[in-house]
Amino acid sequence: ETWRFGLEEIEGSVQHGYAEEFKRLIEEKSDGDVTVQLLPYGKWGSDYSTLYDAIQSGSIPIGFGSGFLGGTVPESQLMSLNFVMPEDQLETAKILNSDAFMKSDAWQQAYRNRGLVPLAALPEGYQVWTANREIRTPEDIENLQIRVMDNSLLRATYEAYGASPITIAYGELYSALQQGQADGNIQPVFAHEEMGFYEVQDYMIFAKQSQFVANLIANLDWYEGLSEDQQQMIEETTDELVQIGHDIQSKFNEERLETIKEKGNIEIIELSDEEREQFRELAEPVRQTFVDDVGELGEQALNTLLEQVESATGGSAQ
Ligand code: 6CS
Repeated sequence: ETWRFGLEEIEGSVQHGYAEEFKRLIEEKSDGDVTVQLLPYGKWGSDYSTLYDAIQSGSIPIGFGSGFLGGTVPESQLMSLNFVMPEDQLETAKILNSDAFMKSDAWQQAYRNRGLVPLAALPEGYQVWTANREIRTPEDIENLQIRVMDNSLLRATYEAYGASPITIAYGELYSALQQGQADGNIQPVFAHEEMGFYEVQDYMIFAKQSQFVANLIANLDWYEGLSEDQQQMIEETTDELVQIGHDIQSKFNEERLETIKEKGNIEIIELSDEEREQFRELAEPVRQTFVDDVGELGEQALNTLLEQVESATGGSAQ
């Protein structure tokens, strides 16, 4: 049997690196009974709702859903909250993939209510800002037309910072930045590099405000129709992929930062703790906005996440 696996990103991306390892492990464990067919961004189309609809209908039973998934699973926007995850990225991957969070009733129910199952979470690296002006403080970001994924929580977050967030499709973003339809962008480093975004931006700002997290999701009926052995095989695979996924994203982000430094003409800025603090304060009330907007399951998932972060880090969140 063939499992079609849809990616939100192109070949060579972190999602693609993870999916290649998923494919290798599943094909090995199933002794050749299962073939995993990878469908990178562009192969299934380019409008994310096409991918999410295909996962919900079962025509592509497995795939990634990240920032644009908020329209389908509002609770998934939890992954977009700023200043919530542990600073340590491997710790973040472990917490999000722990049974305490991933298997919690709230997180499972949020997806199951929409015909989906969450299988794993993949932190893809810190979300790094780029802009055509220098940004160190909320004053600097004021009214900046910064592109965010289509997600009301991200819009609320960047409005709280004082910016003017706008949404543009991933595939149209390069030309939009080039033509000045947006003044700023937010991506993990590897994506700034592989999509060429850094070529058309002047400053790259590391604020460590959040990590990019993609959710690995499956069609509910398809998943329930698998044998117990197959479900077990997926579970073993996603467990192994916590460390492997972390290694892939660290490597890709480190290497591509070097490429950007070598080839690019972009100034790199790292915010000081004091500068970050100003953004952290502005982001804090957005937790309540999340709860008000998405309701009880979202609130439960947020509380579970905060408890896990607290017990793993002693409360020193990002
Ligand atoms: O910004 C976006 O729309 C896309 N960026 C990445 C790195 N992955 C998927 C996401 O939708």
